[in-house]
Parts: sequence; structure tokens; C-alpha cells
Amino acid sequence: MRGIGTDFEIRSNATVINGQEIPTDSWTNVTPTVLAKINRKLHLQPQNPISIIRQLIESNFQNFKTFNTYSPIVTTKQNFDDLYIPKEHPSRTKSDNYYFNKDTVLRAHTSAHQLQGLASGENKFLISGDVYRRDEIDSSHYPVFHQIEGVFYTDNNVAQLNAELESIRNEKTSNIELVDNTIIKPDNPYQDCHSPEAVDLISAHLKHSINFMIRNLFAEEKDLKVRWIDAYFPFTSPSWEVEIYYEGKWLEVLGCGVVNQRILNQAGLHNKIGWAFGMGLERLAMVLFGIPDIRLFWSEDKRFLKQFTPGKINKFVPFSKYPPCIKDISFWIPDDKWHGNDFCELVRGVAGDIVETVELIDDFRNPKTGKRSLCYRINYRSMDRNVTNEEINQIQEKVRSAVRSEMNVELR
Ligand code: FA5
Ligand code: MG
Repeated sequence: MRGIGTDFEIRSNATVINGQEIPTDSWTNVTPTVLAKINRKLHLQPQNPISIIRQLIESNFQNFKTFNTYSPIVTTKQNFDDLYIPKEHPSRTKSDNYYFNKDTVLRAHTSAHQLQGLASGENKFLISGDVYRRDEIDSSHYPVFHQIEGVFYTDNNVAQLNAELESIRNEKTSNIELVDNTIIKPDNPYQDCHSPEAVDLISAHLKHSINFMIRNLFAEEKDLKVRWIDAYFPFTSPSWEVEIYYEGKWLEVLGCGVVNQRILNQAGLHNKIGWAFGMGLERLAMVLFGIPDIRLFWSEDKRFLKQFTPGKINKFVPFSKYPPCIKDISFWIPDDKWHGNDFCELVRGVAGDIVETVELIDDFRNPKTGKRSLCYRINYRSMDRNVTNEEINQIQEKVRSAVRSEMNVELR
């Protein structure tokens, strides 16, 4: 099968992708939908808002080396083990990831390349790329999105840390209303190997760097509210998330923290201390460009791409929205092991980008038989043309038979 620019084939014993042959096993769950996206590289298409945002972010980090072309096909060691994500952690499951086989996965975050970046010898760098997660389907979730990772380290001594902080002191962070009530405490702790003084300094450097970038990205926004909250990641401690107040809601834009010292040590950097962050590009781009639906980034419609100019943030002018076509599907599930993500994935696999949302609208248990019935509402809408009811009926029929045969449900 050929996707746009991606050559791939899913055979019974191997997945062949861009000439690379990866053996399959009981973990294999990559789908044609995501494999077809691998060569799109939206973060490198100059006209695409994802790439425009990436470059604007990069311009806020002076002298950071950029790595934007690492392959999204990584080992589970890179994606999980090297980052101390525990063996039984839910983020490793098949229902959250796209596995080629038990050792090979589509990266779920750009953190998978932290060690590669460290091995380059650079002490400040940014890594961007497409990342893959099985997830729900709606206007802000898509199985492929983009992240940018930032990593910085320096000598672990107070004089050096003070000098680093001094060197960025002139960067202004005014014009944002900053809420940060976080204090480092036992449930989001210093690492035992670190002195609190050094961690306080590297944390100040991290927070300043990120607040400065956000301030510049949102330079046009008059009343920008930014909030820092405590978080947890196995690969940083202490850890935080940053949220932006947008249209009445706090929107999470990044996770960050002081790098787990064992990661720096793995790279031979025992006497260094560092920070790292990972930020989603789609959410930021949706806010800054006023893009209402995450699928639009993938559109090859000229009416989309021609609106954007490298280096510039401007509001997207929607072209007419085509009418939706709504179909419900109800079925009895075989037992209580049900993963909504797998269902969404299957729908997306059969129907493609024409699926706008998949929503669980009824969950009911028959009191006599104990059997559980679910009803999902699928909203079909094309981004660039009218769809006919007949066409959608045919797709819905394919969805029904795929759900019956692959998820072992009894259709109602
Ligand atoms: C991570 O992926 C960590 N690797 C981030 C990190 C890096 C922490 C380095 C510490 C040090 P998380 O899963 O929260 O964390 O994702 C980070 C960001 O990616 C989120 O804040 C959000 O902006 C974006 N993101 C996550 N899931 C989605 C999604 N389904 N759709 C769009 N954006 C997403
Ligand atoms: Mg998060």
C-alpha cells in the first residue's frame, strides 16, 4: 500500500516501511492510517503552522542546537527504559501505543531522543518530531501530533549556575500574569543526589526560559495567564506542567522538570545538572492561529496552506464547513475488557480522516443477563467536500463489519 510519500506494507511476518523490514509479533498493532503519516513531517513543511511554530520556538532559545530529523521508529528502550518508565506503567500498553513488535514502537514523545541528544556533546538542544499515541477522537486529539523537546545542562556548581542565570536575566517576561505557587516538597522532591541550592537555581533557569518563550509566542495577546503546577514524570524531579488560560479553560501545553540524574549519568555527565521540557505543537498552533480542528494541519487543500507565511502568526480564516453526517452504532460487548481507544482506532482505520468525532453516548447493562451494551455516535465530516449519505452508509457498513469481526461484539 502507498500512503502520501510513505512506502509501506503490512505483511503477516513483517512490516516494511521505507525499505526497512521490521518483524511482527504478538505486539504488532501499527495501522495503515498512521504508517501513511510517517513521511509527511509537518514540522518540516515551511508553510505548515506546525513548522512555523517550531521555528518561532527555536528562535527563543539562543545557541540551542536543533535536531529535527530523528526517525520516529524507535526502540522500547529509547521510548521507555532509558527514561526509567517502570515496566508495568500504563503508558507502555498496546492500547496507548503503536508497536511494530515488542521492541520497536512509533515514538510516543520526543523524550525518546534525550540520550541521543546528550550523546551529541551539545549542552543545549531542541528536538522536534511527529509522535504517535492511540487516543480518543475529537477536534483536539489525533493519533499523530508533534512535540518539541528542550534540554539544557551545565556544571553542577553554584557559581556556574548563577552565571547561567545571570546571562538570561535581560530577557523580559513581563506582560504575562504568572501564577506559580509550586514549592519543592516531598511529593515532588529534590533528587537525593542534588543540593537544594543547585536545584533551585537550575529550576529558576528553566522557569525563566519557558516563561520568556511563552511571552514571545503570545506577544500579541493582551491578558495572557500562565500557570505552573506540580506534575510527575519518571524522567524528571521535581516536575511541573505549564498551562495557559484560553477561552475559559486551562490548557496544558508542556511538561518539564529537573532531569533525572541517572539519565545524565548514562551519558557520562556525572558532574552536570540539567532541565528538560516537552511541549505539544498542535495545541499551541490551534490557539495562536485560531485553527478549530486538529485534522486541518494534515489538509493538503490549498485553501489551508496558502494562508500561512513562514515566521508569521496570523489568524486562520475558515473556509466553509461542510455539513456533518451522524451515525450511531450499538453493540453488546463480549466481556468487561473494553478499550475505547481501540474502538476509535478501528473506526479511524476503516473510515480515515472523514471521522470528526467518536463519542460514547450510552453505556447500559441489562439487569437480567448482566450483559453490557454500548452506543457510540460517529460524526462524519469532510474538511474539503460534501459527503453523500449513501457514501457514509457504505463506510458505516464497513465500520460495523470490522467492529463485529475484530472486536467480537454483537451488533444491535
Ligand atoms: C510528555 O510527553 C513528556 N515527554 C514531556 C516531558 C519532557 C516532561 C521532558 C518532562 C521532561 P505529556 O504526555 O504530558 O508529557 O505531553 C506533553 C505535551 O504534549 C502536553 O502538555 C501537550 O501539549 C502535548 N500533548 C500530549 N498529548 C496530546 C494529544 N493527544 N494531542 C495533542 N497534544 C498532546
Ligand atoms: Mg501531560
